[in-house]
Amino acid sequence: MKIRLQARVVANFGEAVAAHATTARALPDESSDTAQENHQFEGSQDYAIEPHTLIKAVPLKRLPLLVAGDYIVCEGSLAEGVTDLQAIDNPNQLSALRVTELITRNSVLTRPDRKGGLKPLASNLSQLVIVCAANPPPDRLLIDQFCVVAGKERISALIVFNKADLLSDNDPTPADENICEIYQRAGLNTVAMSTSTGLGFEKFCAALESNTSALVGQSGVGKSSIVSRLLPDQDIRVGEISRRTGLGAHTTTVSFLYSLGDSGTLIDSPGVRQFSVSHLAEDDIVFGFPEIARLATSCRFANCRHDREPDCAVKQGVSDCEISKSRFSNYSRLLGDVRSGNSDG
Ligand SMILES: Nc1nc2c(ncn2[C@@H]2O[C@H](COP(=O)(O)OP(=O)(O)OP(=O)(O)O)[C@@H](O)[C@H]2O)c(=O)[nH]1
Ligand SMILES: [Mg+2]
Ligand SMILES: [Zn+2]
Repeated sequence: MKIRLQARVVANFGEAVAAHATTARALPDESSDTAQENHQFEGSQDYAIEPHTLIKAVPLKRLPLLVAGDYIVCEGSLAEGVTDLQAIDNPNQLSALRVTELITRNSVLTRPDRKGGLKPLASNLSQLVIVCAANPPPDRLLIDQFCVVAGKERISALIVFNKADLLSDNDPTPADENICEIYQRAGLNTVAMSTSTGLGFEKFCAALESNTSALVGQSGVGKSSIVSRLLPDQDIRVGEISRRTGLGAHTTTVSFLYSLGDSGTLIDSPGVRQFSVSHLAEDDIVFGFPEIARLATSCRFANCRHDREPDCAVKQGVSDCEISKSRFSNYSRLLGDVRSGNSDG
């Protein structure tokens, strides 16, 4: 029997994608040409199948690169001997599945590739979880670039400061820059966490509920460790941080979607060393800086660039420490990058 499935991509493995199927319907058999035989399919309906049934399907060549979070339509057949659509609960009951359609994405997280294009990392997100850690030391430019991406895609941003167990009053690490305070003052949500001690997980889990969230950030900050702590039974590859460089090894190589049941959906993504938002428009940059956007309404000139203009409320805000110096300097730098079309962030 020919069938059509609706599914959500878990991961793209190159040749094929893994996906969670949600519904199945029977399709008319094109090889049978009698209208009567196909009549039964006219009112054919989508049947809900066992939630999170994992399927494997090969995308048609004409489709764009698929990524974790994509909603797709697949077509194929039921395997020999399988007749009941509603009983589908494992990939062996299906055969020759092809992805035939990509449902329009609500949002897409991309990163610039080496060829000057954009590569999708995850899609249909409602929240970007920007993870940094006590070690490797936080890259604040990277954090602010991700804030811009979230603002531009109109999805909420949550800053996670992980490995808080490494901080101590007696032995402050160089990374102890009070990231949470900086971003809270900027008007963003933050949580200090430790996957080792469980610190902050209650608040974190509450923030994940009813969201599709993507974990992004430098390599080695503990993104996959966070997933492991939430789903201890799953096999999630957690890499050992490289002792010599203090930087994480690139352990996660493709984005991967995990269902937390009623508690949300979480996408783990590969760590990045460098990012860029220079493909965005000038006006997009301020979306990542709500504290600057707020004060900018009080500048004397509506088109103030917060550079050398008189009566600039933003510059005043920086002097008054209402806006963090590092945030303002990153804002100016990212604007400069956009203006000059600089692509290496
Ligand atoms: N002390 C401490 N170590 C942690 C914590 N969370 C993760 N780690 C360690 O940090 C290292 C890197 O963790 P991963 O989860 O692989 O980091 P990642 O962000 O997924 O890295 P990529 O996949 O390369 O992007 C591992 O050795 C973890 O054991 C934490 O809360 N405290
Ligand atoms: Mg990882
Ligand atoms: Zn101004």
